[in-house]
Amino acid sequence: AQLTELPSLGLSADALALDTRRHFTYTLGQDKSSQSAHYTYTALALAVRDRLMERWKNTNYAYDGAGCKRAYYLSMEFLMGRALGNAVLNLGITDSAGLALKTLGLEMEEVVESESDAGLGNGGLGRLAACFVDSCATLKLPVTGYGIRYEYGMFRQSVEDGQQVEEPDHWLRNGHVWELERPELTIRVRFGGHTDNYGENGRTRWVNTQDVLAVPYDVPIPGYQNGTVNTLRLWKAAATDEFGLNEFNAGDYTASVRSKNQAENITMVLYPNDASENGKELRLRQQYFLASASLQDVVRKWVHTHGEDFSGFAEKNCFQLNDTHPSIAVAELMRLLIDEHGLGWDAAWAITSKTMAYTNHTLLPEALERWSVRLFRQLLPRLLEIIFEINARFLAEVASRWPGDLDRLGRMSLIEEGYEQQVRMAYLAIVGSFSVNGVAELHSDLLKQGLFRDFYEMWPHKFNNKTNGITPRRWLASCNPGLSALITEAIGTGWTTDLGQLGKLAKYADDKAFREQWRKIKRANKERLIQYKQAEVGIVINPDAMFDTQVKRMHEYKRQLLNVLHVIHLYDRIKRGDEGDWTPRCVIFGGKAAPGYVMAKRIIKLINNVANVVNHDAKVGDKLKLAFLPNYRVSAMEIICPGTDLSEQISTAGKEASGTGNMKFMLNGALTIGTLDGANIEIREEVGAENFFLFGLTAEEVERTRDRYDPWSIIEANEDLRRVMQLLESGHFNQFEPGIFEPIIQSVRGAWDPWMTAADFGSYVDAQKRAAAAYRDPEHWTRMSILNCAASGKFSTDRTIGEYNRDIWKLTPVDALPLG
Ligand code: DL6
Repeated sequence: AQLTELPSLGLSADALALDTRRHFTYTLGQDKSSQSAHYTYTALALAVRDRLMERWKNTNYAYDGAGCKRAYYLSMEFLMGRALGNAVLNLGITDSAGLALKTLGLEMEEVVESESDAGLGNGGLGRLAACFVDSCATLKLPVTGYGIRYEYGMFRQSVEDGQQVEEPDHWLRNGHVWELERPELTIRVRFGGHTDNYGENGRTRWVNTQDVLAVPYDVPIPGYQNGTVNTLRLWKAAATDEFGLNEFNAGDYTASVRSKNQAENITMVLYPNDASENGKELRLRQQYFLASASLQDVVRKWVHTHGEDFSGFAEKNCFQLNDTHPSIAVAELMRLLIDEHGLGWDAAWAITSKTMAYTNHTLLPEALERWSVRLFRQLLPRLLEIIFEINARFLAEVASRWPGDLDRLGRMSLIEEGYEQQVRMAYLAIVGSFSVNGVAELHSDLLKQGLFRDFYEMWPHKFNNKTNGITPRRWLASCNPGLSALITEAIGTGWTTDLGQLGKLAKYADDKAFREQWRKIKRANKERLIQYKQAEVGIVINPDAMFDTQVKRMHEYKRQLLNVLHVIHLYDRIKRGDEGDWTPRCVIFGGKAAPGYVMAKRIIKLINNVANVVNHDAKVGDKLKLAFLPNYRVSAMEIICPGTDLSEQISTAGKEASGTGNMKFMLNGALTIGTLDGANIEIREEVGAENFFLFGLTAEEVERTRDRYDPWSIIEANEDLRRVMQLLESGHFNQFEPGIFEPIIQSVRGAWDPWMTAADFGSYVDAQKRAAAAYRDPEHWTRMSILNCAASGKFSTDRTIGEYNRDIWKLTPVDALPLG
């Protein structure tokens, strides 16, 4: 018999319980005396992983056997969260796993708490990647995710004295059962050195490099109950044996250890900046490490089956670049094809520009990477040569199309001139890709009109939109079992893989008994959220209050500040006795600020100081509560979104590329208060204006009125805002910390305020009044809540991925082989 021949594993509770015991005892070496929740979690996770393993193997056999086209999702971030609940759901064994634990005297809810979040991402972009891989597997598409196995993920946030404190997130400390190390597939990545021409026709080689090993760790990505298990391959950096050898031989042991550490540092930590790049050398190393290891991995596999014949490569492979971060892949594929596999420039360029596709995720110029030419030359000299050559050929094309237009040449060049030359990485991605997409309709339009206008003029056919989504498995089926059961009872199970079917719920909005059940479930979810809040911040909350939530990264453009100003306004109303027709409200914030982002951190401090005043004021009582939930992360959102009534999506129009939290809330029956920004526009289109609380300037109005923006006059003319500013300026919220909110006050009053907070305050307050009034009529509110969920079908990543595949990747779904 073959070593790999095994009967397939049972999915019953008994079979799972037996394997859990076996792993507990034999794999983990535990006995009766050990009652640690961590070991029970690990034992069950291993039993579940065994079931994934056999499907994983059969998926790979099927893909290899079909010789199918494949796509690769290159991303510096995969914000996966926890895996156990998702794995049992997608295997269809949630019930039997729960029962298995019961026979062992345990509860699933407790056991899952032992798993650390895999926080390998900052926010929306990383979580989108995680939802994407779930949908690819569910759609049976041969897509591999490539990322970095950071030793430390997104920092843990605690709040001390109202201020954010960052702590390292050593998420691997207790082991990580959801990965398989594959040392046999290790790859060498080069850095440093210099280039050298050799041979008769002047070929180039990159020599004297300091190499680093990339060791793959594979994570299984199960599709939803379809036998498919795809792969997320995460690279870890390791020193080569010769790393530091010179120092070692010279007797300098400390220096040799230092250089070994330097190699391994590449994958040590995730950069915690979501919307700005700080030009750090280590970050460029990370980006090249990811791109090079992943491309070499694909090319190696190609050569293994096709030898050195690359003529069919572009028909069989597609690389999706998740934002500008991995765009060095364009130059790296050229290098591999030319230097390592002997292709000529034109043949290599034809392949590269037919296999690369680029997704942009932001309109904020500060988030678009530029790397100094000096740094590039030092770290990646061969890549810089290739980029210069791409640029020269590209600019020749521009010049022949627009002769004499020197301004245009300067604007479009991949190299920005100035005090220090910079490589414009986004432009490299556009020039090297056959597809460029934004992540919501407005965002894709604004890219064409603004940031990438010249490129759109040159290659309109490259530009397209792919509105984001979320996976309904994690964001409804798994995180909201109560609502999922009610929905399934009403319309059947089809919605889990065909979210458009939620449309069938619309008719239930008029069914009183159904509304009653809907409300009961929301209430239970609010109770669960209250428990969580009490554990985190220790305040007592009335479940009848409207739960009004803004959770996302802390950033000025997302305008958490506008929300706090509204809380201060509500507080002021209570204090001055204006409490007629009051809707009790609990305002919830959560989100991390980049450690160096002083203003965002100050806004966290303001939220906490206002909370301190509001929550301890007897006159305010139950009418208003404010909570900042520390350490917002994927597993927290799984509790927060089912328990939320009102979702705050209040960015300055034209600044939020899409947003995906807005979709999670909508799917779980929250109503949105929002601006016409990002995907809010499409959410409102789907659900209807009457079921959405709209306010604020449009993107076009923001741009048009910016030059004559005069917040002083706006504040003077709006009594509510004037009083709010007076309260802030009086030091009411910082009695023993004089002046700390001065920068915030200045930013609201400053005509330069790019986020135009004061401009939208009045219409925001009006929209909040409409929301509060609507909430006072529970039947009406529940109706709108049902309609929001019913209209959320468009926002499944199954739809998004279907569109990526239809328009960009063009893959054929492949069935995994049946279990033997
Ligand atoms: O596309 C996913 C996600 C969008 O939903 C957010 O609107 C957008 O801000 C985020 N982009 C990033 C990249 N940098 N910035 N800012 O995280 O992508």
